[in-house]
Amino acid sequence: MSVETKKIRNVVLLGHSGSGKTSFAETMLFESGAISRMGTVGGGNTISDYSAIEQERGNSLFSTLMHVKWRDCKINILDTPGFDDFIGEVVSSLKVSDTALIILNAAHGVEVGTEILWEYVNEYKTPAIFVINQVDHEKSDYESTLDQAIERFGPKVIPFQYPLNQGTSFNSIVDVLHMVMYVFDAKGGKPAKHPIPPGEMDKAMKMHNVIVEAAAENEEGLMEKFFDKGSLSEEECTEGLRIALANQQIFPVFCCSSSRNMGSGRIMGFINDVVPSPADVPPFSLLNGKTMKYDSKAAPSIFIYKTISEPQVGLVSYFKVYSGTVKAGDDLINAKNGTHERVSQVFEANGKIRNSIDSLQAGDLGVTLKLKNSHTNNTLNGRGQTMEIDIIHFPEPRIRTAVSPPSKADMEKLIKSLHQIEEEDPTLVIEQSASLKQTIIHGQGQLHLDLIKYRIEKVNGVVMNFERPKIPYRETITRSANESYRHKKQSGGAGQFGEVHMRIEPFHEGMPGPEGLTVRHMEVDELEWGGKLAFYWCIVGGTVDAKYSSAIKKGIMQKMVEGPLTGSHCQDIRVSVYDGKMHAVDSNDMAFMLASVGAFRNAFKNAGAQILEPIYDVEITCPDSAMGDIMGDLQTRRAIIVGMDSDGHYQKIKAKVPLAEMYQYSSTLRSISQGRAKFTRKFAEYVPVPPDIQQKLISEHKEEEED
Ligand SMILES: Nc1nc2c(ncn2[C@@H]2O[C@H](COP(=O)(O)OP(=O)(O)O)[C@@H](O)[C@H]2O)c(=O)[nH]1
Ligand SMILES: [Mg+2]
Repeated sequence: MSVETKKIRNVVLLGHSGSGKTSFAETMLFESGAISRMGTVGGGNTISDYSAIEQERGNSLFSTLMHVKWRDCKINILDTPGFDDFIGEVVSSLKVSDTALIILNAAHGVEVGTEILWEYVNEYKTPAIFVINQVDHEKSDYESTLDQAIERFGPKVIPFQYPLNQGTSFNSIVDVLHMVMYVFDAKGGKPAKHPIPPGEMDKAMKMHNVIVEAAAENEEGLMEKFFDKGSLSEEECTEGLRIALANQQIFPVFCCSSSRNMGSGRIMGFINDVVPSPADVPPFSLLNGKTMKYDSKAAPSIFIYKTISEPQVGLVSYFKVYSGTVKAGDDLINAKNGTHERVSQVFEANGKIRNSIDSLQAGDLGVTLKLKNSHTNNTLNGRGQTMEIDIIHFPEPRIRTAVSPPSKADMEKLIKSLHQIEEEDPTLVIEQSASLKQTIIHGQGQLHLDLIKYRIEKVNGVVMNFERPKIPYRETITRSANESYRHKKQSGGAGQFGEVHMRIEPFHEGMPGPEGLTVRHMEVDELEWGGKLAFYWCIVGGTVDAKYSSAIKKGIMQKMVEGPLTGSHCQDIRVSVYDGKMHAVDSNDMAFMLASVGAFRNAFKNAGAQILEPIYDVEITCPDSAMGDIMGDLQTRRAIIVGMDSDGHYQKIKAKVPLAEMYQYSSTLRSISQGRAKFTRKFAEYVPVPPDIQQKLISEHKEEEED
């Protein structure tokens, strides 16, 4: 039986790696009776970390869909990996969740992974609840974790609970919303309810009032009642909290111990009572900029937020129902490519376990199999529906590496396997670079690329080696030069003859015409690798027939593709062909093309030839303590620091760094910061390389050529 929209809750578990998300999900499943034995991450038997590689590594690497029944509602749970390398899994889960549970580790406080996630929570405007986990840990410090959360995330972070006794003796939680104390026995589970001890009453009452005031604040009607009566009824308070939560006006804080199974029941109770259903959250966005509300009575529409391919099964598509009720057997149309898709079965999932269900209503999350031509970010519509849901924007890649199989014969198989993974993982970008003669993969971090290697080798049986990726340098010129070249060949029968005179100059928009030349004809081409080639035909008096102009341009283009210095692409050059010679019998296209290649190559070398290198804007977020080492390391990378911002406990460093110096940066940063720093990068511009590096690149290229 499908669950109605009002009774659905979609929560995503977010937090720094190791905070206890997967363990918390396991306690939710266990407490709700969805599973009869509680697994542990260490034991490799949790519902969420079900893949072999997750069990081997003892970490979540993929997002996992689970669900429980708790009182009146169905809670869909999306567990996510904490490593920044797998941020793609987080972003797609956030897209389809209506509330985030941000798990903090009471022994570590607010960690940098959580900071990064917070930015996404804000971007998606997802209602959020903090869960301070591991209060049973001997180093647990609930108060300072809470203080850090308030400092980092603002005064809307309001505690709803606190542990009476934290550390190894932890067994009691004071709940200041319900004004009751929960006391657990050694096995955890359902706690006994006790009155709040008199010594705690003042503190608890004060905290309670803060919550009630926050509940009243966002609704005029409630505010009036609050002023009239000095308080709110439980129902009014719940209503006020739901509105505040849905609009990011309050971020409640709970506490728990996942490994001892203490506290998840109360949090699920809160999810049931207060957390907004899809019907209560602000309308969702469509690709065309409009917004809509969930309506289970309308025609069906589903949005695919994740796809994986499973051995023996094939394509597995995870979706959210954005409109109507989707039933097993429904025929839907892919709004992007028009493919007719039959949703022959609809499933609910708990990790790898899938249960077939007849239908799912608007707001619910589910799974279907064997779609023909539908992928992540596609919307499938039923008859009468034409909407397209706004897509998930996956983050830009941050690192790159070249890959190759040990033998050339396996290349095709390797590429095929990579593309298979690319289909599941939109944060992986594959580039087969003809100019660099390398296959380069771009990903989120070393861990991400290591995982791809592992999958390719284990699943597809192809060995994949990492190699240092080449840098896509560019070549250009800095001053003008004139050159002529004669191509002449006399061998037996027909000869070859062509002579070309050209001037080459650095090209920039709006530059004046070539001095002293008459332009007959001009073409300005945008080059597919960026920059331009301007080709001017300035022949007067018919010394070279205009019919050879395209052969001459072709010769230039050949050298633009493979530049004279290092074989890199050239850009931003103007070539004016102003003279030459032809022969009545021996001239032909080939001869003029070769003459043009020669003239261009020689002119280039006299025109202040310059190699350009790609520069990236890099932004690093790190704690104060790691700042010195990170700055020191950046100095060894020819980085230019363009800004430094202090942001609470964290520093943000902005720098311009040459791509050539970014090799394996993600691993270096991880090791110098003990995993507490993160970075993003984005292509910025091409700039000239320093003279010593230019010399080095040219001689390296020569050596390669001679080999
Ligand atoms: N002491 C203690 N350990 C916990 C608790 N929750 C999780 N852990 C441990 O912390 C480690 C990381 O937990 P995991 O659930 O994988 O964290 P995740 O990376 O956020 O999914 C595991 O070894 C867990 O057993 C807790 O409440 N108390
Ligand atoms: Mg996990």
